[in-house]
Order: sequence, then C-alpha cells, then structure tokens
Amino acid sequence: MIESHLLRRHTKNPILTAAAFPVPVNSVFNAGVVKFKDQYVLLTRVEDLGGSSFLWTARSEDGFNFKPDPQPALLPAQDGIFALLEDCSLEDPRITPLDGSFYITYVGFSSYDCISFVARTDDFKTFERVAVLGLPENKDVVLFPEKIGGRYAKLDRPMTQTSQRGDMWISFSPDLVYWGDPHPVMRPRSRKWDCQKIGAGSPPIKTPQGWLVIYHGVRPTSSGSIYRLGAVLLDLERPWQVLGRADQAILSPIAPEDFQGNVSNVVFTCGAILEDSGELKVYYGAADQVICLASASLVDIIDLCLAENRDRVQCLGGAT
Ligand code: BMA
Repeated sequence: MIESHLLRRHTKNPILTAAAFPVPVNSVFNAGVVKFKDQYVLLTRVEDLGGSSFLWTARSEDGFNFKPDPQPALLPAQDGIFALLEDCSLEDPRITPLDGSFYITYVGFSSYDCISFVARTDDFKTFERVAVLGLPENKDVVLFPEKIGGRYAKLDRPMTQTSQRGDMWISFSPDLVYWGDPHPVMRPRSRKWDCQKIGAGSPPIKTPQGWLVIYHGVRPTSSGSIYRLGAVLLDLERPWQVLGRADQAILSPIAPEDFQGNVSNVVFTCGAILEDSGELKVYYGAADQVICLASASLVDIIDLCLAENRDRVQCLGGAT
C-alpha cells in the first residue's frame, strides 16, 4: 500500500476491534479521545448485534494497546427529554476538556431523527447529561476547550433539506445550554473530495497559528459515498474566519480495513491527541467497523492548511 496522504497509518492497525469486548458486539468505531491520569482514554461507539449503538470506554498506557472497561459507559437514557430523543442509538462521541471536567458531545437517534447532546464526566465512570444541543438534523458537534470572548463555543453541522448539503457552523453560549449568535464557518467545495458534506471531527486544538480542526468530508460516487479527512485552521479570536484549509485530504480510505466492514470506503474521526513531541495522533473509525490510528507532525498539518493561501499569493505575484 502506498501512503500518499499526510497522515501515516500505525503499523498495528486496526488498534481496536469488536473481538476485544467482553460481550459479543458487531463493531467498534468513531471514538473520542483524551489523556487522563497518564492513560489514553477512548470513548468508543459500539454497535450491538441488534444494530443499536452506545458508548463504551477503553483505556491504554501507550496509545495503541486498548482494553475496554468491563461495562458500557453510556446507554440511551431511561427518562426525561433525553429518553424521548435518544432512545435508538448513541453515536460518534467527541471529548473536550473544559472547566476542569470532560464534556462529551454525541449524536442521539430517535423517531425525531438525529440530534446532538452534551454530557459531562470527571472520571469516565459516571456521566451526567447536560443539555440537548438544538434541533434535528444536526451532527458533528465539537466544543472548543475554552471560552472565546467570554462565551462557550461549538462547531456543528446542520443539514439543509433543500440543498441536501451539510455546512459547518459556529455558535456561542453563556452556559452550554442556550446557544445563539450563529455564523457559517465553511462549506463543502464543489468538485473536490469534500464536495457534499463536511463535519468537525476532533474538538479544536489551540495552536499559535489558530484553532486546528480535523474534519471529515464526503463525496458521492456512483458506488456510494467516500469519507475522507481534512484539516482547517480557524482564527483564534474570530473562529468563524478560516485562515487556511488544506486543499488535499490528509487521510483517504486506501487500506484494506477501510473497505472491509459495515460501510465501505470510510475513514471518520472523532478525536486526536497532540503529543508533547508535536506529533498529532488521529484516532479514526475505518469502514464503520474498527478503530485505527494515523499520525503526522502538527507543523506539517498547519503548513498544509496555510499552503493554499501561500500558493495563491505566489500565483498573484505577491510575497509569501
Ligand atoms: C456518518 C455518521 C458516522 C459514520 C459515517 C459513515 O453520517 O453516521 O457515524 O461513520 O456516516 O457511515
């Protein structure tokens, strides 16, 4: 396999499969990730044999040998508004360290379609639901890890029925419950790898150059959709402004595990870890079946984001 994208796959991929779980499950994929108490903690999406998903924690000392906990972490709620809106499935968790706790944004499915939610944990043992994050159909919610201009901020991806397109938006909140002041951030790009839908994957990572977001982009083809990963840099203080968006995908489904699963031709991320060495480790679901790891240097990813602007300036005969 020739790796032509910026992210390099780990040699031990897939790093977590259904076989590692203490009960029979169909698949494990799309996981949020953080470092917590000297461990890597993955909050994975597990699909049971009946086709419903829920969340299950797995832990590791080294970032690639993961052991699932004996029990699931979060099952669909039993009462209240959450039970009504997430009774079918919990999917695609992202973890943001914020205010000394960990906030989990996830998608819940019910007869009301897909809605996003936020829950909170301090220890990855007990979880408390915080809020329903808006109306359907909305997915791919990530929280920024600090307040911006005195307000909490989130990226999300509402779908527009008329255009059937999914753009990335930002909105703000005083308390993580009530959200407003929305701004569009970026759109799918016609004729490119991310031409139909886009959605934030990792919660934004603060760098001196801007907020780095690893996102997924979807392109429809005659044999189904292709999910790839890309990178974008947002302004630190006005994060609805794109400073640079990599022209190329940084990961594309080309490894066997990206095709051999429930949904072929998919790489999809919900989280990344920035190591002190400057290596960005991106955890991703492959083919909606297994969890894999790929990495690149943060500097190279930021360079790729900013390259397009640089190239444009050079084309116009300006200085870089
Ligand atoms: C998206 C989400 C992801 C999934 C991807 C590819 O819409 O449902 O959970 O990995 O499709 O099937």
